[in-house]
Amino acid sequence: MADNLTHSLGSFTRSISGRRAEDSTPMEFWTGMSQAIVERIAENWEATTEKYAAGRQEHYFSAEFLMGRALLNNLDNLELLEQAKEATNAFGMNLTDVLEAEHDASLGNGGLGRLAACFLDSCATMNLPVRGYGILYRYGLFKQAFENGNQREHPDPWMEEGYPFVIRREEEPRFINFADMQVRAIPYDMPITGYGTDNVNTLRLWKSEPMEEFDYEAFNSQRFTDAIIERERVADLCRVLYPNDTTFEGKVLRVRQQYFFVSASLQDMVENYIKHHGDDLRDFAKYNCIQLNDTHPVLAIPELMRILLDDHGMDWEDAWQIVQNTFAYTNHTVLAEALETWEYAIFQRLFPRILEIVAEIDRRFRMELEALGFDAARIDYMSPIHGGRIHMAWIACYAAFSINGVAALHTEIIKRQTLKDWYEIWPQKFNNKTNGVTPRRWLKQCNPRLASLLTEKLGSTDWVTDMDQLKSLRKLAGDSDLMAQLLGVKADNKRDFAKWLEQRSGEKIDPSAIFDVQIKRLHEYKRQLLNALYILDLYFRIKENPQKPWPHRVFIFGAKAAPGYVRAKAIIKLINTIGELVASDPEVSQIIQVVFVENYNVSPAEHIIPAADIHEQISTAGKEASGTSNMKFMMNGALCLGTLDGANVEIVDSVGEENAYIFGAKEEELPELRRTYDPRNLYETVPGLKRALDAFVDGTLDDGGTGLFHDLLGSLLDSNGYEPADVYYVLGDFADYREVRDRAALEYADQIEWARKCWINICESGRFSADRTISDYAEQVWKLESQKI
Ligand code: GLG
Repeated sequence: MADNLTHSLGSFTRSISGRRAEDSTPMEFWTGMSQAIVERIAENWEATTEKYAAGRQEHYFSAEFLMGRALLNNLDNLELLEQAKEATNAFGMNLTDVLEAEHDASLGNGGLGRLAACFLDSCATMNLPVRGYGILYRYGLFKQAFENGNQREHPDPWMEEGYPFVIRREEEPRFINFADMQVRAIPYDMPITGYGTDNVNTLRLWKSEPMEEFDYEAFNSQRFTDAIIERERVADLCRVLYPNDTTFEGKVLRVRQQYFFVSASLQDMVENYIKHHGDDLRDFAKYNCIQLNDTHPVLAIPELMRILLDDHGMDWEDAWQIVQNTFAYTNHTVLAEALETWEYAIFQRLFPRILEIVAEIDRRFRMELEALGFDAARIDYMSPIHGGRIHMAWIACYAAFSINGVAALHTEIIKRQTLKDWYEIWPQKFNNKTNGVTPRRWLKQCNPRLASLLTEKLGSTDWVTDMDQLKSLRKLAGDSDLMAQLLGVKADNKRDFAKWLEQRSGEKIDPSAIFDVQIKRLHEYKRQLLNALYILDLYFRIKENPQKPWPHRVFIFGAKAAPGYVRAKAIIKLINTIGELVASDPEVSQIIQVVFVENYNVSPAEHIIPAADIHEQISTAGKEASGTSNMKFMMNGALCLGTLDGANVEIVDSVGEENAYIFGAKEEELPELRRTYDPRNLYETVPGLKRALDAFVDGTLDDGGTGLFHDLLGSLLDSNGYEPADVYYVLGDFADYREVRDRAALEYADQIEWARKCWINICESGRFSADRTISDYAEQVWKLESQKI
């Protein structure tokens, strides 16, 4: 077998580099190895597609799939890791270098897109007939570079050097009609292997192309630029992923992207149905179910209506019944700025027929509510079209048979507040599906040391697909030898991370210090600013009393800010500036360090998470729908320093409050606290707070004369007319945060006791495996059974 892979690696690599394999680059090896993998799975992939085609299938519609790297995941799933090592070694190459050559497929912003990727992994592993549908963005999420501590964005042409894990299906084009243009949608299929199974599922990503390769008529009549411009206009559609996480931007191109991919995907589904079940579409929902990942794909609702009405001559009632039995909708956030509402005029301009259908949905909805005796104002508020805009979430709530939140607290909040009007009418539609993460990528692959320890203790690798088994190990927390082993694993991981960081950025960190990590998108509600304020305050406390036995700590950040989000970018600059202040101080830098990992992404996360001691989950209570990095850290034996928000609540419920560090105002307390909230008073009275905040503007921290730090300070202390001071309660939670974070750092000294807590977190993490989430969706929402080939 090993010879086999060595042989195919050699020949694929040579065919790519045009040189002897020995003389090829790591990137060429990566391509060769990836092609060898695709070749291996080809038959099973086809067999899986055939097996699923005639039965009931679930379709996961998502504008984002944050896949990260593919090769290691595939090697591991196919149990080829050892052979791959031997094969690369045979050519004088090292597998790690080959794996590190791979570009991340960053077709997503953050949690929402990564969740979709974890779900695909679980579906394949569980042999579930689920197919992902999305967009093949030419440029993924921008690459982040720091210039003078400021974020700069650069394009991410992730597949320009070739990407063997997507296969172009030239022969299966779809045609998409906009009022002002017609485009061809070409599918690119990505194989999704599962762990310990032969099934290979599919992620289908659409690319837009012109109807005709090149307009020779325009070219011949000297209108060369016209011919080019039209081509580019079509290519624009899939050119770039919108870099906003949890904020909505009403750009025409964005709604075009959305319509483009849902229309192509639905055409696919309908054709497949007809092929297997004939052209009477009334049973469509018996064989098909669509999960809408947030509102981005909600245009699929009127588009399926259009296909059924116009292309298949169905009447409204029959078509609407099918629609209502097909769609399920997941809400991912309660932030008002995320709610997608499109200007009426945009729909009119791009797809008048879709607008007509939405208007009819609106008319019927209003009638239904009138019949229920609702008053006019309430009907208007809830209607798909009002105030000159189209409300995507409202369409979803009306049409979907299932509406779910992504953590228990989040689901309660959408029932009580965000979607309460719909909950009142259709309580039976609402359900919770707490998020999960795949233990393959986020434990087995990224933390092989911990994985083998767990395998050793359980006597088998069954936990990889049945994480609940880890629960049985919880009782071993009392075993001090085992805890010492766990500490050894962590120490090795920390050394690995320190090495990785030094190679990547030249920064040297002390692996024996506490690694305290906050990695996630930069957003005010996630409160990186609270974290930064603590560090600044700690800096002054150390200066005041350098002789005290301060615990040594490395504060690690990773975060991208949306390019247009000025305040988020200011926070990045602030953290980097605090980092410089600390680094340039000969005393303080011996005790603490601040590291901001540039261009944070899936693969850096795979290096950071196994090395973390403490993870920061410090959003204002009620604002983080779930969070998913919290689950990854837990699985890797780090302790949560967090608020009772999102899935933190359930994590604490599983491990017990004594095995986490919880602080801050609770969601239900905040309305009352806010009534009398006076951040200026806290600034004056909370010890140390004035000193830290003044440093923003007194010359201690230099924002390069931009006024950015002044604005940050203002956002905490003063109302600006349209928002109150300190919307996210940073100063309100500061004192409690400082106390709990100080305590965590002190308790770290008792290493065995610390390890026990980590161990309990690991053993209780089964509840947060995406396998658990997906079996709940499959059973309760999708009504889906596994189909092993
Ligand atoms: C959202 C939320 C996260 C959530 C994720 C996946 O902000 O809290 O964990 O989706 O459901 N936009 C997001 O990333």
